[in-house]
Amino acid sequence: MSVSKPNILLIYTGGTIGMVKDIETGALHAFNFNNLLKQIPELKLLDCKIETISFESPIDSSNMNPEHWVQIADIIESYYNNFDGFVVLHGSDTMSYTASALSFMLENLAKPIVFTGAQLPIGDLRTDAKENLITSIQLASLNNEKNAPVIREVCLYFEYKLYRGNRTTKINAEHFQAFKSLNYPCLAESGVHLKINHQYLLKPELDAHLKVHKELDNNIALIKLFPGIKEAYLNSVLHTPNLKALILETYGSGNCTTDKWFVDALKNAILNGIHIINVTQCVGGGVNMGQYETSSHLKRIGVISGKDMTTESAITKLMYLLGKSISRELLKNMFETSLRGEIA
Ligand code: ASN
Repeated sequence: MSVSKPNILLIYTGGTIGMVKDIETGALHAFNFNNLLKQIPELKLLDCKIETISFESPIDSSNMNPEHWVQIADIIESYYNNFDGFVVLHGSDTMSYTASALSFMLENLAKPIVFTGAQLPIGDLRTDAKENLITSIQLASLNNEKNAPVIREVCLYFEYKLYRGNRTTKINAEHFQAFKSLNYPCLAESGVHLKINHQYLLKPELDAHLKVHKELDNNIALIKLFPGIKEAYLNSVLHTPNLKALILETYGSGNCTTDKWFVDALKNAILNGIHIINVTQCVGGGVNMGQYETSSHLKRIGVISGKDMTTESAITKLMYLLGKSISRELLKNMFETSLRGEIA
């Protein structure tokens, strides 16, 4: 019996990978997809069928917003049954946000979605784009002995490593190794062989029905704490019109000042229906409210724990949950529970 080649859809949103230099200013800007494809004749050598689709106007990912996330989700939903896997070409600056958002928006995902991009344009002699793209396609094409996809979650592939998307953070603006997943092991590594760490992969049911969530509520705010933070600053953020939730990036294992003005401001906000979420500003480890006196007060007033979630995951999970108009209790409960492997 001959097994047909996997069908992969390449979705181009923009990013450095396909950029060219403006002749006058020397600044990089997004360019069209055909240019990008011309640069990689190697795609023809891959053992899969590749079709492509592009944003009408490719963007630098610093211009990404929730509407673009819905656009990507729409594409995946429309083509879900026709393809075995999806590779999303995306700028690296906000790739972790988009990968996190899509992980929440695509419930019961049973096919691979691999985000990738590059630090140098594909036309550059020293580019990292080719390896990133080629290996992403290979990973998205992997089938097990039952001819089912090995990867069934939203991932991010960059510089020889495949990570769970919602566990990643961009940590370097210069190195080819631009991403890290500090609180979860990598899912696969590319060396002489492609080594898949099967024990870390999500294993959802293959026949589950994909549910796409497109209601995202971005009435949220984010404050990174710093010694010397002013009362007026916190209050001005808390009085943002329509604010529904505030994420606090606290110190260490979820600690912050015990100053009365600070605790009172948070307490009042919670009484007024605003959700307060605690994530750590450390890149690794997580929040454990109550471990120190400087976090017990947060637990007492009803602050929600982001545990070991990245800020990118916390922001996008919050938009996803607020979009559902669920009760306060259920939101807290769901926020503190792993929905897509984003939390320990
Ligand atoms: N500014 C670019 C982007 O995020 C950076 C990159 O792709 N390396 O679109």
